[in-house]
Amino acid sequence: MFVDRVELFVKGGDGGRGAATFRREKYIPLGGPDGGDGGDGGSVIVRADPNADNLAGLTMKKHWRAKNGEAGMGKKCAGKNAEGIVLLVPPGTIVRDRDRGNVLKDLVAPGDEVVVAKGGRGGRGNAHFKTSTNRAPREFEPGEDGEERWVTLELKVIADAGLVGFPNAGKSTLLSRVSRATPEIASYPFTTKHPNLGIVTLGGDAGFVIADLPGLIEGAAQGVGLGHEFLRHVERTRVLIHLVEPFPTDGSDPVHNYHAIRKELREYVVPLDGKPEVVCVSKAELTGANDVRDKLAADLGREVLLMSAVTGEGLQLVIGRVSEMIAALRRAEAVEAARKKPTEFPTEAAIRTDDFQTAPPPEGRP
Ligand SMILES: Nc1nc2c(ncn2[C@@H]2O[C@H](COP(=O)(O)OP(=O)(O)OP(=O)(O)O)[C@@H](O)[C@H]2O)c(=O)[nH]1
Ligand SMILES: [Mg+2]
Repeated sequence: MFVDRVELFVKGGDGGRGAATFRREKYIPLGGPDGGDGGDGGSVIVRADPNADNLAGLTMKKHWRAKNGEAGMGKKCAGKNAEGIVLLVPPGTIVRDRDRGNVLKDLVAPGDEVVVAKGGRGGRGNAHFKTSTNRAPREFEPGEDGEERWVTLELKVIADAGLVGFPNAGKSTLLSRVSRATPEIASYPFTTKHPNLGIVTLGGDAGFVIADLPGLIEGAAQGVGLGHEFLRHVERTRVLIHLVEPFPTDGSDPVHNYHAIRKELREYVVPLDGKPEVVCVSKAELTGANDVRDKLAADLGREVLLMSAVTGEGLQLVIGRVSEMIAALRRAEAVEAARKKPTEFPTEAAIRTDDFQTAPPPEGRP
């Protein structure tokens, strides 16, 4: 099961209450206040983990409550801080406050995390309230309440290149040829229902991540079919590989189909047609595919590649073009990043992550 959106209730544990006790010892009849502090409640944290590939692991349980801190005790003994909860999600998950709608954090890189519900601080015991005029205070603080809220987690895959095109164009077949991914492939449209990621390894460290996306159809930008769901995943790809089926089974014109997809990309909530694009006609070994390529190239006035995922013809060139574009974009991004010089802020310094209990990773790897 592939799940890319979940809604969860999260609550940090309450802080433990401080104690109001007095020292009681033989021969010390009037011992002073010795109430210890309460422990802090546990926090709920969402963390990006490279081993999680979708949000399916978070569908079984909607409410996540971290434990409360222990109450303080006599003899100035502090209550224990409670363990937190860490929810593991795939990189590319956007965490939002459901009711306010604001983004709490976009968990882009593995290890990125956000505290979604902070545990309450433990209350102080009466040992803190002793003054020169009140040597036997009975005051203590209750622990603070833990934060609580509803959050939505939404996964938008992050890939260097995204495969777009009509259903049945051969997108999944291409992915399976250039990476170790094993997407479902079939001779009918809409075989792919969710994005599949694959890693293309080239010499050295020049690899990139490619996403096979569900086929697009006319009207997708307005929500026809599962349009919005599909286009959402195109949002965070850097480069598009637009695969054009040379012989659509419905007899439609490949050139028209190319423009139809471009229109959907353009009309999506965030226009997606500005991304660099490699245009490629698929199924090259079929007679006449070459003519379709020439016709499309003439219509667009730009390079159109021709490739067969079955024979492997033209595959190298497609991968080469895509990787050149990605390399150029990465260089430009590096220059931009150096120019901006990031300002460093301390991260959630007070959060101890060493003794957190960990939620099970999402199930259902393909
Ligand atoms: N002859 C030929 N057939 C191909 C080639 N690539 C893919 N096919 C066939 O085209 C059909 C569709 O392939 P898929 O890879 O499932 O197409 P898709 O674009 O992922 O389709 P959706 O997931 O439905 O959008 C399958 O029957 C493939 O075997 C090719 O290079 N040559
Ligand atoms: Mg497919």
